Amino acid sequence: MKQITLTILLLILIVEFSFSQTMYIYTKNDSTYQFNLSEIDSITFSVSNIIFEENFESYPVNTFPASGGWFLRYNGAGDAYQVVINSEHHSGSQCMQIKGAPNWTAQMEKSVIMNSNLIYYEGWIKPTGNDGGFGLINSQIPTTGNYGGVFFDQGKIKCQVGYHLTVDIQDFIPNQWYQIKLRYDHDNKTIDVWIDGVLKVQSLKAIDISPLGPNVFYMWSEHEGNIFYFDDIKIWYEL
Ligand SMILES: [Ca+2]
Repeated sequence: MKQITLTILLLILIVEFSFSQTMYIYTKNDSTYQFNLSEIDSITFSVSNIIFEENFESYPVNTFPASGGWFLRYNGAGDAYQVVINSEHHSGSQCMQIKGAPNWTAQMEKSVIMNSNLIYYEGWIKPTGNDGGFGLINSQIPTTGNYGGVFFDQGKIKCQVGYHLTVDIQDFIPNQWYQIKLRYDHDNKTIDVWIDGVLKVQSLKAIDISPLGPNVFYMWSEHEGNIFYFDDIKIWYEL
């Protein structure tokens, strides 16, 4: 009887030892990752997390994409212009169109929950002229709630972080798609900017920015009333 008990105990120990050698559990910020111990050597702890992605393919043409969580804060040249269209696109067959008006901005937003102090956001923009762009803001703080954006103005692609710091990056050609990517570092209050995959601005530090952090991603066209097209928006964070 003692031998049987000992054998069972040994079997349990072997099974437990095997399991502990096989599986590894890694938990960080409420996310759990599980993988084989044999894979450890090839794993790096660079975990990216998508906040949202948008390609504007799932909406009826000539409608505002409210069903995707987008909110039209200002309607610029009129509701009829702030719609998904299929006469332009970067991916698929559709994209978003925005058109401002003199003294009345067109601005659409989508909520962003900050799960990390390191947020990346990118998208494709096709400007037909000046005065539009996208970025991260806190919609409750009109001045110091600007957490980094890129816009097209006076023939230049520019970036801004905080209320008082704007930098010219490069000239732009109207009616051409540009891939814009930003990285906002909330610990250091800095942005990095890539245009068409090339790092153009590094560690640009805000001089006036609220510690609250962003709560929306926004896209806009302002007073010059030019049409801006947006497609393939992606927002993500790093742990
Ligand atoms: Ca698309």
